[in-house]
Amino acid sequence: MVTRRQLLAASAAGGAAVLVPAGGAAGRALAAAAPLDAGEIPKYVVPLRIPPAMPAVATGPERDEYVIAVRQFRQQILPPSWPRTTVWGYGSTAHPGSFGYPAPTIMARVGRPVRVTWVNQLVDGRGDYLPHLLPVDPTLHWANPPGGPAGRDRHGHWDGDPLGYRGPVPQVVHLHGGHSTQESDGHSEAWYLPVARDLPSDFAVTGSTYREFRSRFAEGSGLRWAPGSATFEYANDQRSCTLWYHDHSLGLTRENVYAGPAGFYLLGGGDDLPDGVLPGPTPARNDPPNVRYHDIPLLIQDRSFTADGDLLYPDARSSHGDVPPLWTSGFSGSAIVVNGRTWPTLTVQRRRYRFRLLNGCNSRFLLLSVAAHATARPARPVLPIWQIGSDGGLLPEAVPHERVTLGPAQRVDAIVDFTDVPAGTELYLVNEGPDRAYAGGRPGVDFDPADPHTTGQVLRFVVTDAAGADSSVPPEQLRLPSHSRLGPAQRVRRLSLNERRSGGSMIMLLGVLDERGRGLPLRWSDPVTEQPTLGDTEVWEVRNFTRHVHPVHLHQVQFELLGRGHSGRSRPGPGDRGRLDTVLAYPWEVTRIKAHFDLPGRYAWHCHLLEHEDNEMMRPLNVLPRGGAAAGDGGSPSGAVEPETVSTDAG
Ligand SMILES: [Cu+2]
Repeated sequence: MVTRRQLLAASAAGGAAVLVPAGGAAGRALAAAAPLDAGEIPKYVVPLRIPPAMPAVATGPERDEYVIAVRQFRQQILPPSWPRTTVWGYGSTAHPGSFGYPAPTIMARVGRPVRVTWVNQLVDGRGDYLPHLLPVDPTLHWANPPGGPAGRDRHGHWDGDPLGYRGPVPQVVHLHGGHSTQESDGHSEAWYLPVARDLPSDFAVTGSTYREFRSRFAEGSGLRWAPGSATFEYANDQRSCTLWYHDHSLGLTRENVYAGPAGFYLLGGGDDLPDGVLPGPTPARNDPPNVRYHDIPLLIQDRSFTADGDLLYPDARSSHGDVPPLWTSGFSGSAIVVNGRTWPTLTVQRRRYRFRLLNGCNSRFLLLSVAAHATARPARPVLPIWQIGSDGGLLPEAVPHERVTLGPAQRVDAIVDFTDVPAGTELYLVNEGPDRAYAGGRPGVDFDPADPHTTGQVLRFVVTDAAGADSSVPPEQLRLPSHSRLGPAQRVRRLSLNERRSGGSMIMLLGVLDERGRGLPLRWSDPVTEQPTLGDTEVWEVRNFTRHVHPVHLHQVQFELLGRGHSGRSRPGPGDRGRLDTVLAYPWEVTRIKAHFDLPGRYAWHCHLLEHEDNEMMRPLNVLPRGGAAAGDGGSPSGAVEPETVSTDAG
């Protein structure tokens, strides 16, 4: 009997063969559940897709305006002639052809606001709601629309369905790294369901903070959010940098992001270097076809597939006690997807390229290098990755790396110089991060690197002769703009990352320290402890009491990393000396950061391992107006506020 897999392999080898489903309905059902062996997916048979610029609906004198929806569609993620994959993605409602995974890139300029109406259009052709593509655990502290207005944003109930919650799906978009006001930040409890014909009448259609933020936005703009949507405005009053946007709904961000909706938001202008100094261009609105791009965003993600080409994410893990039945503590996909395609190829000329590297994985850490051999380990880097920027903008100086470490949600703005590579050479972007939870250390010494035949590979470069002169400045000669450091801090906060057994499973929790300096874990719903005063600068000392590295993300701010190590006084590496919105907190270390809070209101800080974030590893971050009551602030032992000393300015 010919198996479906053999059929798939045959059709892949034969080019444009038509895919014939194997067997009848029963066969299909079995095949749907069967995972696809990622080792059978041919690599480097498709070109890298470069997301185009998001079309605007208006570019008036005041701001750029967009109407961007999330929709469900099928896309070729596996190689041609393999099955297409049902995904979600964003696009402009005025341009139906713009929908994609990843989404088109929002091109913004410093000082020029962008207003986006985000629309939840997860409905089918009849206007009925679409259920989630992936299992959703309704027992976590999550959006919980079935709870109605009284029970939303709380723990829900599981009826035993192996796919969990099958109702309409909440959405709310967060611009990651954006200096956004609270009503535009994509607060996890500001979600909204799609407008659908069949919404159950007893469901909550919006999260518990939606109405408040809708009022605030209307006060400021005179514009009221329509049902099934939210309009956010981004002031773009921060340094030029590489941001990204993705869903942030309470307790189901991991599935919502895994299903596909994510895109880049490139903020240019401001302190950017003059045109032509760095490699370019990157896609712009209204580009003619066949433009050659030398500034390329790379969204790197891991995904698993079924034999039918659908996304695969772990389901029922446990069915006893008070263990969340469908939640998994971490996820490692079996295939690498770059800009929405498995293992693509990029033909590069003998010149310099700028790559905006983004780790968009749920839990996977990437250790990236450019090597001549795809599978040799340890990888032997043959070209440096010159880091020119981090999350929040350009670094003080360009830093050559043999290997770049990229935790989930982090960005590295990089230059790779192919000028001296002979035409015809093939090089590989390889990954030596682990196929499991990351605890730091060196690949091949402290942990096994990712499977060199699958997740250990990312992208192939094929070098060709240059078609024209490269006017960009070699990275070793770049002079990057200088920036002042944040001023002295008014407060030091001692915080913790903790492991706790909850029911039958181990979960990770943020928290403060108790009077003896031990971690005191707190959940999303516990009293708010992180309440900086508006206009204050604070040092946060985050003690990691777990065995794992956690990427800690603060909303609103781009912070400085002051130190790491046992005491938090070890100077950060040169790649960490710019501004960050997500910092890696290593096991048993103190990660010291400094942030300035200049927007009032309700925000969050959380671990960006999405499985952790969704199961309580998130806490409120509320910025109080000056003179407001800071009740419940347990950030320092015994409530005492330690004055900032000059030593915290070091680094
Ligand atoms: Cu975590």
